[in-house]
Amino acid sequence: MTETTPPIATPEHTVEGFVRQYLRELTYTQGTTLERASVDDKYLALARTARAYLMSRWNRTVTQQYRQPVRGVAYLSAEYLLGRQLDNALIASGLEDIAQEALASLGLSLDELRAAEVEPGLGNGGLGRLAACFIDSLATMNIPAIGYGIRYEYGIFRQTFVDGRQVEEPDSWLDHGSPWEIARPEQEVEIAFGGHTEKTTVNGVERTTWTPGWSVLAIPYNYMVPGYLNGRVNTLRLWSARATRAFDLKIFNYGDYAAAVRAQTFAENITKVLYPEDSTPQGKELRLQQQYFFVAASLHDYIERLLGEGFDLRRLPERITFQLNDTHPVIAIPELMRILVDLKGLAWDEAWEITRKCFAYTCHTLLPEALEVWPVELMSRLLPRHMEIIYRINDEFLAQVRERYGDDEMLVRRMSIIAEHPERAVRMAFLASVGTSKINGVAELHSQLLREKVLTDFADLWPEKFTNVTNGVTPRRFVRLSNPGLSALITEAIGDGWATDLERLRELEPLADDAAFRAKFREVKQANKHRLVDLLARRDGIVIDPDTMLDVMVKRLHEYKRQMLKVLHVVSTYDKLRTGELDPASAVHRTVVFGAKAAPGYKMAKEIIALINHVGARVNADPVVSQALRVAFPANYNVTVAETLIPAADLSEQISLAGKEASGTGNMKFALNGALTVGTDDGANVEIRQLVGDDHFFLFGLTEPEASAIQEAGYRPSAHYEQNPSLRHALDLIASGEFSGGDRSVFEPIVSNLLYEDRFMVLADYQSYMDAQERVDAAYRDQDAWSRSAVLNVARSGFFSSDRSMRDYLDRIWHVDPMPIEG
Ligand code: 26W
Repeated sequence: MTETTPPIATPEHTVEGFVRQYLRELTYTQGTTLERASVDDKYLALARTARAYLMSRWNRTVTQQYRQPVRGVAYLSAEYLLGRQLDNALIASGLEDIAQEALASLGLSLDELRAAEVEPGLGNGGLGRLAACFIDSLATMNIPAIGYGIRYEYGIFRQTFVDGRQVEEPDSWLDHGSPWEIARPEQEVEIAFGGHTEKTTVNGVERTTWTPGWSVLAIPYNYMVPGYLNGRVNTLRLWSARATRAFDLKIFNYGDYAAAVRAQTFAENITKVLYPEDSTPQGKELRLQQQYFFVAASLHDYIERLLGEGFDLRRLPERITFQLNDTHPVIAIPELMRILVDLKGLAWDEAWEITRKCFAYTCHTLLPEALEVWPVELMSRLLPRHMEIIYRINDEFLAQVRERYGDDEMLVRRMSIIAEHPERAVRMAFLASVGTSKINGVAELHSQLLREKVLTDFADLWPEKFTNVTNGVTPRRFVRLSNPGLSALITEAIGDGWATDLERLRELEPLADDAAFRAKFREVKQANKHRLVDLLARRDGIVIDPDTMLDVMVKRLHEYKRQMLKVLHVVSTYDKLRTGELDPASAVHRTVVFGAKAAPGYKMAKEIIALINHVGARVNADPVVSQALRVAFPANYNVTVAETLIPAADLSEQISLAGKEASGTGNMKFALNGALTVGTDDGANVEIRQLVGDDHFFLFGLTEPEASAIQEAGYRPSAHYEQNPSLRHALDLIASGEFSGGDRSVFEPIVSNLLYEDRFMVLADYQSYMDAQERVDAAYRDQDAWSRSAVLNVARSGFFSSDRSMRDYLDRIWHVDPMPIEG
């Protein structure tokens, strides 16, 4: 590619320059005038203006990487929970003040326009948001990296409440198009499915050809991933499915229009909607189609477009590591084997060597039910060649196992990628363990449990493969962007280097002992609380009192995360306040804020959401109780809500059963925004507590070894009900119909599940949790001491930057050097 075209000048980095570019976008792109423009026009013009300032950096990044091909990272994730793009683009270019002033000079308000942006909800929760934080850090650290994923037409559902019950609505986020994407239809890739394979021998070498049954086109859409004030803009490439032209013509001409259209929609269904499960795979065929679709398009794109035909694929491992974000993209392993052996003609062993070196796998869960398995029947039908390749990989692997451990058939059956029971199925986590060079968990405890409990046999066979990289969050979005008050306070105290070197927050430690600084810190927190009050009033019609402790639990609804423990705390406090055991006047006044979506098929989770809303309604309606306790449950918790909610929080609820939450990342965001944590020794809570110190963390509950020992010995939840009066009162109150208009049947399933099953030991940890909450109340009474602890939480949480996570991946797995962008 000869760079003949003179570089297009980036718009001037001045208020005048910004106004000029804005009016140009309004006129030439939106085709309207300031007088006639709709809010959408004004927002889209603003988005395109911010984009224009990033465009030349994007082109320079792509051009430089094309000219000087270097080793890089390709992140394969079925989910990216990106959040709104406008503010991130403005801060990445240092344009927020200029934009604010420029818009004001045109009589426009940035606040009003930013609210017009629809958040791309292309993810469920932790895994998807982590991917978004990681690509932000890779760009900010000048790492040559590309993110690959799926451009779902419908993202995570919009949650509304009807009589307190979750109702899902489709998330048609593309209705008004997205100014942040650029389609590249000319770089489409045809993706094949179904059909059959044939063995042929070509000059003595057995070759396999795959004759697909049908195919679809993968259309790439590029999204900018701007580095923070560093001239680099990396690319996130999301694939969208479209019918191949041939598809409709034949049928169409045959006059069967309905069939032609049906074929059209059938193809496009592949990227129609994100699967809203975040723990229990439904094993739906369309889900496997989605996974293969984006993986095959991405590998083809990287090998054929970015490397190009001249590249010697034997050197592929020198050039790239494909990081597999959980098991969802693991079909990439047999797909690369198919490309290398069937299409490029490499020998099996050589291809296997290359493949294993090119891939690394991150596991994000500990729940056995969350580990994906695909029935052999389905895999053989949808991807016949890949099933053959998986069989051969497994045969050669099991031969290795037998060689190493002798004929221990039990072990062989236990380690086989193919499970025999309950049906013959491909265990994707096992395929990932065999077909990658590195396997990591996402927190110290998680990686330890992966080795000891989930992938034990593989850790025994290949200890060198297993490592840990504790999660992190981007300080750009979750401090700099969402907490401008705290950012200014920090920058005033230690300069602005912290945004790209978060460990510098340590320099705040001495200021924890500075009363004036603590006072300013409290002012910032109070101002953030008022911002939240406005948001909840405007968005949800929810009224909260900023002069109460904001006790926040926001995460997906799942029994292992134990929202029920928080509900029991609310109910028993309600009970004590209404019976007078607790005097509302002297009690610490709390507002408990929930945010949580439940997977639509997860019945118990939806029941718990209904219970939270009904308990909340009763608490808020009680004239005595509501003086000291209120519950708020804004619907449709997402990244945008988190950006206002987290900076306002005083208390962060991280109360999962020890050994169940792989890491958690919300916990990190709360600590970095000066909230204190009440939590178990689970996931990254352990590392947060180690860094912030026991005096500044409210620890409670069984440890993982204690919990599993009780489970092994036989756990009888009802024993806690019998022995603990306050627990019994709380459960009896729920069972009595107190929160369901006297109808005992409504919440009976929840209560009986806790009494007779309680898989996640809510009752076992109840008293310890209540005691911890007593300690929280006592601590909160001394506001100055509380803010000292809060400042120390901020100062000691720099480790939880996703930049540090990237440094760990680079040191332990990727071994890629930064490449600053010239000019
Ligand atoms: C196929 C269904 C499915 C979909 C998503 C199963 C599992 C998932 C994800 C792995 C669930 C997830 O988001 N896990 C969360 O990942 C975060 C990032 O590493 C961790 O911080 C959370 O602890 C973990 O629950």
